[in-house]
Amino acid sequence: MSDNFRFPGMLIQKLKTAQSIAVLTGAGISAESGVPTFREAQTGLWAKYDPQELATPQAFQRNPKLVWEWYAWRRELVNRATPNLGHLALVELANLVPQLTLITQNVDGLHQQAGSKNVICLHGNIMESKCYAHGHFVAQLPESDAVPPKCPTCGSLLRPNVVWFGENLPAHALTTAVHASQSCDIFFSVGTSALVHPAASLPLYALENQALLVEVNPQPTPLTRWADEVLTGPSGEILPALIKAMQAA
Ligand code: BJW
Repeated sequence: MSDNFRFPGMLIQKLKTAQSIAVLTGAGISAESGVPTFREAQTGLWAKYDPQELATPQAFQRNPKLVWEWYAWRRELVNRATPNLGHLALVELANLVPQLTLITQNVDGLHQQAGSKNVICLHGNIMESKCYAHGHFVAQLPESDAVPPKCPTCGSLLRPNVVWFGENLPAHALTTAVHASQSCDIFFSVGTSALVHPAASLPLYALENQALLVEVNPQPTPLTRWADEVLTGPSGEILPALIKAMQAA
């Protein structure tokens, strides 16, 4: 199937001469690893919950056990997942161009597992925890039956080390991502619904700087109308085919 993709010659030429590429990924790139996307994640016991209502500090304050258990279920799915051909293609792309900045909204760590270096994680890491009251970082969960477990330092409740709606993104990660977006020749938006800000603003910064905007997604998004190239399909097929076309040109 991947051999059947045809890419515009202009895109391949631009890729081959680009000095700097920025790639923003979302949950779609991990879909082919078996990690459900954020907005389609709810199955079984969790089908009746809206993810956008669980990923908030207010939800945690109202019902910390429910929110902790939702993340525990998702951690299990991530634990079982391995990187797919889309993650691996981005590792390869980084070796083919002078500068590639990989920015992810994903909390699953699969880019790092695939071998991508210096990944900018905008929304944290689902495998890590911190305490709700003071943000004490907890690398290893304490042995405990409490749900959620308590912080070994201050005794407050632990929460996942992710960025919820209404919370600020890690400042350094965001600044680096904005700078990379403003200074790239080509910006890829891969597997994201392009709905959540400030990540969804990054491709717009790139456009303001006359970068070529490429979207990879099986479905249209609010960004599609702004994209110079829309590559419609799963990233686990399109990205490896793109690398192959680059190498063949
Ligand atoms: C495939 C595929 C395949 C399927 N191959 N593709 C400006 C305007 C309006 C609102 C705001 C604004 N600035 C800030 C806001 C508020 C808010 C926001 O953006 N709300 C919107 C919903 C409107 N943003 C925030 O609150 C952010 N904080 C902030 O800005 O602080 C300052 C501030 C505070 C308060 C007010 C104003 C300013 C924080 C955002 C944090 C987001 N966190 C989450 C949860 C992380 C932890 C967790 O995972 O539980 O991050 S929400 C969720 O959305 C998660 C994701 O990283 C993020 C993006 O989702 P993503 O990755 O795009 O996934 P999906 O599921 O939406 O889409 C999957 C896509 O894949 C689809 O398009 C599929 O078609 C595609 N796909 N298979 C390729 N095989």
